[in-house]
This record gives sequence, structure tokens and C-alpha cells, in this order.
Amino acid sequence: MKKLIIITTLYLISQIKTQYFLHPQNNLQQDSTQMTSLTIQSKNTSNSEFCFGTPLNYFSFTLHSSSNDFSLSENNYPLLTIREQNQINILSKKLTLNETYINGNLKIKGINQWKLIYEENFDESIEGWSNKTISKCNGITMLGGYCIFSKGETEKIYDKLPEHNMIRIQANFHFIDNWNGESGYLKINNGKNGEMNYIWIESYTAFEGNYGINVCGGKMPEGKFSSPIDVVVNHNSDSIKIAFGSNLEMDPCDESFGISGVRIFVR
Ligand SMILES: [Ca+2]
Ligand SMILES: [Ca+2]
Repeated sequence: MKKLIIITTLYLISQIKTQYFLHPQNNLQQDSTQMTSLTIQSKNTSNSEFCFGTPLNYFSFTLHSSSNDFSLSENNYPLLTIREQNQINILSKKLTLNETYINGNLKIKGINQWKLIYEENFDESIEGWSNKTISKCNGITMLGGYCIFSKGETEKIYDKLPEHNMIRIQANFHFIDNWNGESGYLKINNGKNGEMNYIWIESYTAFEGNYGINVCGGKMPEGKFSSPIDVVVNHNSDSIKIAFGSNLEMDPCDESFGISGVRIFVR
């Protein structure tokens, strides 16, 4: 790198700062230097610094004597600092990453953010559900659906949840065909001895008229084809059992439900 101008700043024991300019006009000019080790060690009251660039425009690595922070700076403005106890602060105004892996918590202004742990769209493998028949309706692949789920439940245990205090369950509940005020529900095993408790219930009555839209199953229109479930409850166990169900009474080809887009978040 012929155009690279290196300013090496060394602090001598006498605290007299000596700069070595590796510059075309300087006697120290050379195209490259090879070494196996370079240590920059200042006296306690001075920073240890290594700079690339010109005196007016440069990047520097600095170990600050007062704080023991190590920083990468542009023109003395810190872009990244490494503090004691392995704390890294990125002070740059923009940060671009190709991929990010977060093993612990993500906090924004001190608040833990939701972490998506499980997501199921039922397009690929379906594992763990007590009744795992799927169907496709109106372009949506769903667990259950027309002629499949009516009265009863399908349940699944999600395990290996990371440490958390709250859990958030999202899904879409699809009411299909001839509901007459019956209810669809979501239960989880947060009872005293792991009993299943209702955490979401919604009832629906189908309406047969000129204004209905029939998108799924039989001829009865779907007035609530996709009802979003989004429930947050206190929870700290490393597993959870959830069950979707209904108290429908008729044949699933007359009235049915389906589930799509299940997501489990914790924080
Ligand atoms: Ca009915
Ligand atoms: Ca229908």
C-alpha cells in the first residue's frame, strides 16, 4: 500500500511524545515494514496510541490511561470502545451487519425485547402436535381446517425455552362454516399442578346472507375467517403445553376451525 501514510505515535519513558512519520518526504520512507510484534506502552498518565492517516485525517487505536478503555476512533471521535469486563460500545452513527447472533437478551433502553423462539407456518414438517392433519384454504396452510377439526383439541409441548419471565403466544384462529355462537379457544398448562387454563376464547356466529364471503370449506360464508390471537402471560418454566380447540358439536364438514402462524416469544 504505497499511499498508506503511517503515523506511529510513541510515548517515551520521559513522557516526551515522539512521532515517527513514515512519509514520502521523510527519511523513514519505506514501502513496507514487517515485524512479529509491536508493543505501545505509555506511562500511566498518557494514552497509548496507534494512528493511520495524516495529522488532519486519521483513524486511531487508543488505550486510554484514565479509564482503561480501548477505542477505535476517527479523527479522535470514538467509533467503538471496549471497556473493562468485556463491555463493547459501538458509538458509530451507522452499523451494518450481515448476520447477527444474540445468545442472551436484547435490551433497548434497558428493557428486554421479545425473542421469537418458535414459529410454525405448517408448510414444512409438522412435529409434536397431537392431531397434525393439515389442509389448505384460501391460500393458507393450516393445522386442521375444513372437514378436519371440529369439537376437541390439538396440543403440543414447546420445550427448551430460554430463561424468561413472560411468554407471548401468537396464532391465527380460522372460523370455518356453520358456527352458531360456539367458541374457539387457546389453553396453556399454567394451572396450579400444570392444569390447562383458557387464555384466549372467542365465539362466532356465522351469517348466511347476500353480504357474506365464502372463502373456505362449505357454502356458509366465513365472517371471521382469520382471528388473530396475541396473548401475553407470566411464565418462567422452560417448557409450555398449548392447546387449540373448540366446543363445536357438529361434523367438521359442517363447522370447523384451523390454526395458522403459531409463534412463541419469551422475554
Ligand atoms: Ca354449529
Ligand atoms: Ca365456507
